[in-house]
This record gives sequence, C-alpha cells and structure tokens, in this order.
Amino acid sequence: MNIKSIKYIIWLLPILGLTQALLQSPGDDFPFSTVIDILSENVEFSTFLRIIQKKGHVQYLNELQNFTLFAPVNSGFVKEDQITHPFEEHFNIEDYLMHDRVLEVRDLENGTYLEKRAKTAPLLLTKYEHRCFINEITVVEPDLQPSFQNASVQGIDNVLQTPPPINELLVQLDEETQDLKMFNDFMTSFSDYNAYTNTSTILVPLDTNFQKYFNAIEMNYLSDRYKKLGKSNAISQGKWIADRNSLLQELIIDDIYGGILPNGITLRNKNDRSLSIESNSDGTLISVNNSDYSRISNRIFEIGVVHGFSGLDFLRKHIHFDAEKYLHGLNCSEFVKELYFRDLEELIQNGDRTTIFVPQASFNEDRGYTKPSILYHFVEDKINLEKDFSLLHKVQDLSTQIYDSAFCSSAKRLGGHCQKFKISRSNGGYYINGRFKILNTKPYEIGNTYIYSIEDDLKLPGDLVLSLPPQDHCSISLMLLKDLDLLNLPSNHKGYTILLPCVNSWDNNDLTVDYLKSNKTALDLLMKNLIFEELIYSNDYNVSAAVKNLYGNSVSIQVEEVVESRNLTKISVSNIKEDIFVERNSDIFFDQGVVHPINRLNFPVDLKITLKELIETTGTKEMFNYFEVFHDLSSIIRNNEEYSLLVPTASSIPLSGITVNSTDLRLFLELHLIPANETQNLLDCNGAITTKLGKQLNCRKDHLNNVFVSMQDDWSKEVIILKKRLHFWLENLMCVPDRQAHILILVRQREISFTFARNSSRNWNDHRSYVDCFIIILYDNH
Ligand SMILES: *[C@@H]1O[C@H](CO)[C@@H](O)[C@H](O)[C@H]1NC(C)=O
Ligand SMILES: *[C@@H]1O[C@H](CO)[C@@H](O)[C@H](O)[C@H]1NC(C)=O
Ligand SMILES: *[C@@H]1O[C@H](CO)[C@@H](O)[C@H](O)[C@H]1NC(C)=O
Ligand SMILES: *[C@@H]1O[C@H](CO)[C@@H](O)[C@H](O)[C@H]1NC(C)=O
Ligand SMILES: *[C@@H]1O[C@H](CO)[C@@H](O)[C@H](O)[C@H]1NC(C)=O
Ligand SMILES: *[C@@H]1O[C@H](CO)[C@@H](O)[C@H](O)[C@H]1NC(C)=O
Ligand SMILES: *[C@@H]1O[C@H](CO)[C@@H](O)[C@H](O)[C@H]1NC(C)=O
Ligand SMILES: *[C@@H]1O[C@H](CO)[C@@H](O)[C@H](O)[C@H]1NC(C)=O
Ligand SMILES: *[C@@H]1O[C@H](CO)[C@@H](O)[C@H](O)[C@H]1NC(C)=O
Ligand SMILES: *[C@@H]1O[C@H](CO)[C@@H](O)[C@H](O)[C@H]1NC(C)=O
Ligand SMILES: *[C@@H]1O[C@H](CO)[C@@H](O)[C@H](O)[C@H]1NC(C)=O
Ligand SMILES: CC(=O)N[C@H]1CO[C@H](CO)[C@@H](O)[C@@H]1O
Repeated sequence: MNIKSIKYIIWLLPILGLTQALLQSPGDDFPFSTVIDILSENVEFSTFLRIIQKKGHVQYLNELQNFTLFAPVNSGFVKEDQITHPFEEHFNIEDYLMHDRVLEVRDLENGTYLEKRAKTAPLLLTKYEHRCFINEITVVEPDLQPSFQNASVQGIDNVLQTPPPINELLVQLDEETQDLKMFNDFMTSFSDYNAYTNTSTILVPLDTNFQKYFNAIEMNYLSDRYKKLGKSNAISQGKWIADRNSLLQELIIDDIYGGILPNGITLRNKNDRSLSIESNSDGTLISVNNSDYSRISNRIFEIGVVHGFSGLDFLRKHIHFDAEKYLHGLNCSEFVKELYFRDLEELIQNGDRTTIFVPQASFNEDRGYTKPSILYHFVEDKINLEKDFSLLHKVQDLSTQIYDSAFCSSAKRLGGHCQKFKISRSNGGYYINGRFKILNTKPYEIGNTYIYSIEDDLKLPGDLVLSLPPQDHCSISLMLLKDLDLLNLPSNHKGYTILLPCVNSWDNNDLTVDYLKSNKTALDLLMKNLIFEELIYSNDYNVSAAVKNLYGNSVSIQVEEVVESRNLTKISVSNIKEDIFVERNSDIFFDQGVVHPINRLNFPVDLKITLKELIETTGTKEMFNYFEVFHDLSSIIRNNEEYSLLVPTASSIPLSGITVNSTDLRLFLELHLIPANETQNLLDCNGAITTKLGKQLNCRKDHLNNVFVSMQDDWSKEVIILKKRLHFWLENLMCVPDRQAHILILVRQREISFTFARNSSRNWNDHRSYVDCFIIILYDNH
C-alpha cells in the first residue's frame, strides 16, 4: 500500500461510517495511525469521537498536522449530558486543539505554562508532581501519539469549559477576592472594552492598588461615577476620554503572556511604554515593573489573560489631574459646564493659586448663574480654613475671616474692588456669609487649587436691605434711610461704607427717633454723615484715609486694632466725637459696598439736639416753661447741667394739678431733677434714688421688665417709665412698649470726651463709671 492510497481510504471511511468497524481491532503495530484512530482504539473516548463525527470534524482532524488534541474521556460527559443545554450544540473543535504544538507531557518541566492559541482562548498547562493539568483538568491519558500525523492526543477527565468573557471573569474574581470592583466598574464603563482586551494580557489593579494611588474623587472621575461626563461639554469630555483610554491602555499588553517567563521579558503596553514582566520560578505568580507578585495570576478569559496586582506603581504616573477633573469627580459637572459657558474655564485649568467653593450638585440644575455670581465662588488664593482659623484662634479668638472673591470687575459699584465674603466658624462648622455651609473643612487639594464643597450656590450680596441679617435689628435705621430716599445710593465708582446704627443703637432712644422723624434736616445730617464714599473694612488696620461722606464733607477716617480686645476694631471719624467700635470682621457686604452695624448712636459734631428740642418732642412743652419760672433751675436745663429729668406726659400734667402758678412748682421740679451721680441707680432700677429735692424715689421692675418709680414711702403714687433717650449705649436698660404714656425718662449723656478706646479691652460694663448722664424723667400717677 502506498501512502497515497491509504490517505484516500482514511478519508473515505468516515463517510461510509465504517471507521469504527475497520479500526475496531488494529494491531498495536499498525503503522499508519491517526488521532481519529487513537480515539477509536480507546473506548474511553467514544463519546468524544461520536460528537466529532456528528459535527463532521473527522476530515478536518485527519488533514491536520502539528497539533495537540485534548480529548475528554467518557466520564467527563456524564455531568454535561444532564445539564440543560446540550454540550454538542456549543461544541467547538478549536477549543480542544492546540495548533503548531505537539505536547508531550512526559517531557514537560515542572511549572505552569500559558499556551496562547490563534483562534481561541489560551490554555493553562500545569505540570506538578508528575501530573499534568489543562485549565486545572487532569490529563488522565497523556501523550497518545499517532504514527501518521505529527500530533498528540491528551486524554483529559473532563470537558473543557469555554473561558468566560472578560467582564464575567472580573465579576468572578471580585467575588473571590472582594477587591476588584473598581477596575470592573472602570473597564465596563467603556462600551467597547472588548476591542481593547481582545487577545491581550490585562494587568488588573486590585481596589487596594487603586486606593493607594487615586483618591475617591479621582476614581469617580475616571469611572464617570455620576454618568455625566458623557454629556459634558466637548473639551471636558475629550480630556476625560483621553485620560481613561490612557489608563486602560496602560494596563493592556497586546498578546498573551503568563506562566513561566524565563528571565523576564520587556514588553510594551498599548501606550507604547515599556513594561518588564517576570514570573516566579514555577510560573504561578507574575510581577510587572518590579511590582509585588500578583495574587491573581494567569486567569484566562475568552480571548486573553488577566493578572491582578495590588502594587502597580505606574498607575497614576501618566495621568495629570486638575481642578476641572476634580469638579467632575465631585459630581459638579454642571458647574464646569457653566464655567465653559461663561468663558471662565481658565479658572479651573491655569494651575494658579485658587480656592473654589463649589455648590454640591442639586436637583435644581438650572441655577441661573451670571458671570459675576459664578466668579463669587472663586478666590485667587489658597484658603486653608483650619489653618486660618486655628492660628488666629490662639492669638485673637477670631471666629470670622474676610476674603476677597474673584469678582473684581464691578467698576460702577465697587470701583473695581473685589467683592468680599466672610467665613465664620461656629460649633456647627464653617459658613460663608453666615448662610452657606461649607461641607468639608479640609479642602480637596489638586495642584495649587483648594476645593470646598458648599451646600448651595453663593449669592452675590444684593442690595442694602436684602443684605442685612434680620437679627442685627437695623430696621429703624433702614426706615430712616428710606425716609431720606437713601436705600439706593447713586453709583459712585468707588463703593460705600455705611456705619449703620443697628442692634441696640435705638434702644432707649425712642425720643431721638421721634425727634429725627420730626426734623428731616437733622435726620439728613445724621445719616449722611454715617455714609462714606470709600470702601473701608473692619480689618483695614492702620488705614487712615481722607474720604468724602455723603453729606459732602471731607473727613478723615482711621481704623485701628483695639489691641487689648479680642475682636474689636476702632473706627475714628474726624467729625464724629466718639470713637466707633465694631466687631472685627462683622462687616456686612452689599452690592455697593460694606455696612458696619454699630450698636450705639454716634452723632456728628454738627448735629446738636438741644434739651429743649427733646422736651418738645415729648409733647410736654409746659415742662420747659415751668423751669423758666426759676432762674436757677432753668439754667440747669439750658446748660445741660449734670442732672437727669423726669418728664410727665402731657396728659398727666392736668391730673397732677400743677400749673405755672402752683405754689409748690419748685418742689415739683426739684422732685423731677435727679443728680448725675444718682442716675445710674435709676438706670439700673436699683436702690433708692435721691432727687434734687432730697426726697427719695424707689424703683422696681415687674415680671415683664416694666419699670416703675414711686416716692420712697408712698407706693400708691407709682409711675411707669415709657421712653428713654440715651446718647450712650448701656446694658440692661429697659424699654417699655409705647402704650398709654405715663412717664418718660430722658437720659442725656454728659459732654465728656471718652478715653474709652484705649481702655476698652474688657467688658463694656467696666466702663460705666465713665458714663455720666443727664436724665429727664416725667411722671404721672400710675
Ligand atoms: C509542521 O511543522 C513543520 C516544522 O515546523 C513544518 O515544516 C511544517 O510545514 C508544518 N506542517 C504544517 C502542515 O503546518
Ligand atoms: C511537529 O510539530 C511541531 C510543532 O509544530 C514541530 O516543532 C515539529 O518540527 C514537527 N515535527 C515534524 C516531524 O514535522
Ligand atoms: C518535578 O517535581 C517532581 C516532584 O514534585 C520531582 O520529583 C522532579 O524532580 C521535578 N522535576 C524537575 C525537572 O524539577
Ligand atoms: C477579537 O478579534 C478578532 C479578530 O480581530 C475578532 O474576530 C473577534 O470577534 C474579536 N473578539 C471579540 C470578543 O471582540
Ligand atoms: C516600567 O519601568 C520602566 C523602567 O523603569 C519605565 O521606563 C516604564 O515607563 C515603566 N512603565 C510604565 C507603564 O510606567
Ligand atoms: C449627582 O448630581 C445629581 C444632580 O446633578 C444628583 O441628582 C445626584 O443625586 C448626585 N449624585 C450623588 C451621588 O450625589
Ligand atoms: C467677638 O467676640 C465676642 C465675644 O468674645 C463673640 O461673641 C463674637 O462672636 C466675636 N465676633 C467676631 C466677629 O468674631
Ligand atoms: C432741625 O435740625 C436742624 C439741624 O440740627 C436744626 O438746625 C434745626 O433747628 C432743627 N429744627 C427744629 C425745628 O428743631
Ligand atoms: C498698626 O500699627 C501698629 C503701630 O504702628 C503696629 O504695631 C501694628 O502691627 C499695625 N497693625 C497692622 C495690622 O498692620
Ligand atoms: C397764672 O396766673 C396768671 C396771673 O395771675 C394768669 O394770667 C394765668 O392764667 C394763670 N395760669 C394758669 C395756668 O392758671
Ligand atoms: C451723689 O452725691 C451726693 C453729694 O455729693 C452724695 O450725698 C450721694 O451719696 C451721691 N450719691 C451716690 C449714689 O453716690
Ligand atoms: C491706655 C490708657 O489710656 N489707659 C488708661 C486706662 O484707664 C486707667 C484708669 O482706669 C488709666 O490709668 C490708664 O492710663
């Protein structure tokens, strides 16, 4: 028989279905055997052979050279037959073939080998203690070799499972290790990841590896955790795509490498960067660029192999992060979009010292930013809250700091100065302009940029009325400004500073308000002298400026730190007699400048309110006439001597029966005059109050803090105090609501010059002794 004819016969036999019959009992010395012969000879392979025949692969196998066939023995099919989908249906002969390699197990060195195959998944061969495994399936009939083909048959004790696709393998590995979620999320966020991983070696960083080199924000960005980058503007999106492509490609090597890699080899990843890859001696562990050996090595998927790592040190090396990317990682892609829309993206790309206060993403995505309002979220410097506040804490106990925002272009309103904001610290955390909570006290830091997340969008300070916090109680001042039509100040290309009487300023000054309401000239003089055409902040220490006030005068203003105080600033204005004290950094910003709420009234020197005018304001003009009767007493009134005066309401005069002609008019008046040194007792409602007459008055308060005054030994003639006027702010003075007027106390500050500032380091109360008052008290039967 010549070779040709034999070939012909072998080719024909399967067609005739006679293979089995003819090859049933070939002699061991039959010289021209094929792999099909081997399968036929051995009854253990009958199931596999039947499938090969049924699928029509006999001819293919007979014509093949230089290969290895892995043939499951019959017992390997037992389980498979019962499994739902029939094995045969999915049978692919290539899964069982290794081309261009005639495997001879007996010659294999101990170790693990990764055999790549052209058309299908690689195979993992392991030789260990004289036993050989293919993808962990034991080779039970090794090295059966036909004589007529250059091939070997390896009998294996189970069918080969098709390796899972990459995504399934990663899920499986994550279940195994609980450490592979990040890469899984990252890779599957590519819709076309198969294109990257096809026929490749994938170096998979474990979560611990990612966590070592990326923070959560960076991971959010890379994996597009918030699913917004796909929809973001083209430039942002382009950078993101480049970054993640680069990261993925960094981890992929074209072609399949694993198992024993003698001496290590240098390869190039898909970014064309070199990687040296080596295995341990038996090929079970892999290391890349001197990383630790991988816990997860040689894990095969459909078209490649995976090695997992916890210490790839080049993971982050080739990715550059900036503020823009961080904002995406913080779920603030809309904010980035706004910046692009306003041509402000430079702010998050230039790498200059910057702090960003970024509103956390909200459901309301249409935020209606304007260019100024978005700039107000930026500072052209690095603000480290913990540092700014802790440092000062030790020295000055400051709980508020003022910063310049990046909105500096309002020439019309602020003269090109930057609009400021302040950050205050309270137990609950840090707040911007008293309203917007800062969510992270440690900034996210990237390059020269600090990022703080805040609860809501910052609002640029609005007009005066909107900017003043209600708790500052500025409403009386606002009402008076409104009367003067000064709530909207004209644009002056400089900005305004307003010393606004708020808080307690108007307490005990009901009479003054009444007077100012009745005399617009005086009101104009007062308020316009408290408004300056210049921006002066409470931390502008040692600033000494000549500025114009709204009244039209040029005055000089000096701002000084009150050294002894924890947080007071002294503002001295040349035409205001008393120094003004404001809490440092309690400035309130509005769209045209800054307001310093002050807690007592300060009058310009030009504004003189005489006692006569005040008494007239009370409505009890007679009182003045009564004093005119007596020369000595009238001089007390005219010269503002150091007395306080009780003034009865006009309606109570007739009840008292007193007239100019009364014989006891002098006694009456002296009873109403209270020497200055007794005034404090009256203000405190404390102890006996000796009048000029010598008679003593008693004072008491009821549970509503109404103040009552009576004669020492006649409680039945008690009167209630209604209004007071104080030049000076004092604590614990009661102001009685304006009900049926009975009695009025008018307190007038003595004209003394205060050295208050230099001495006011402690409590205001300590300085009461400096306060001398001229009080007018008017009474009536209660
Ligand atoms: C089998 O391998 C030999 C040696 O490598 C080669 O010369 C021959 O062409 C191969 N045969 C086939 C059919 O690939
Ligand atoms: C058999 O195949 C192997 C693998 O391709 C090859 O190295 C060897 O040279 C071949 N032998 C012959 C005799 O063709
Ligand atoms: C392979 O391992 C076996 C036992 O595990 C040992 O007897 C044998 O010498 C090893 N072969 C080589 C080449 O190291
Ligand atoms: C892998 O690439 C090959 C050839 O380019 C292609 O035929 C095959 O479909 C790809 N596999 C996957 C899973 O994309
Ligand atoms: C791996 O190490 C080599 C040599 O240090 C280096 O040149 C290469 O850039 C590294 N690979 C990557 C992806 O960083
Ligand atoms: C991300 O922002 C969107 C609004 O843009 C919001 O609906 C979503 O809840 C945010 N996600 C998280 C995790 O905060
Ligand atoms: C100033 O100090 C007082 C008392 O120490 C404190 O209540 C107040 O909040 C401080 N004000 C500022 C602006 O720090
Ligand atoms: C009103 O106030 C002005 C300025 O203080 C003063 O000159 C004028 O006399 C006052 N008029 C009355 C009626 O009190
Ligand atoms: C203000 O001037 C005083 C005295 O010259 C100096 O001690 C102080 O440090 C200055 N303060 C500031 C804030 O510059
Ligand atoms: C006071 O006396 C004068 C003269 O006796 C008289 O003209 C005047 O009407 C009296 N006034 C009052 C309020 O009784
Ligand atoms: C006020 O001064 C008078 C006279 O000097 C004195 O008798 C009186 O006790 C003083 N009153 C107070 C409360 O000090
Ligand atoms: C700096 C200053 O003026 N200190 C004064 C504070 O008040 C005391 C009296 O209580 C004076 O003696 C100090 O000179």
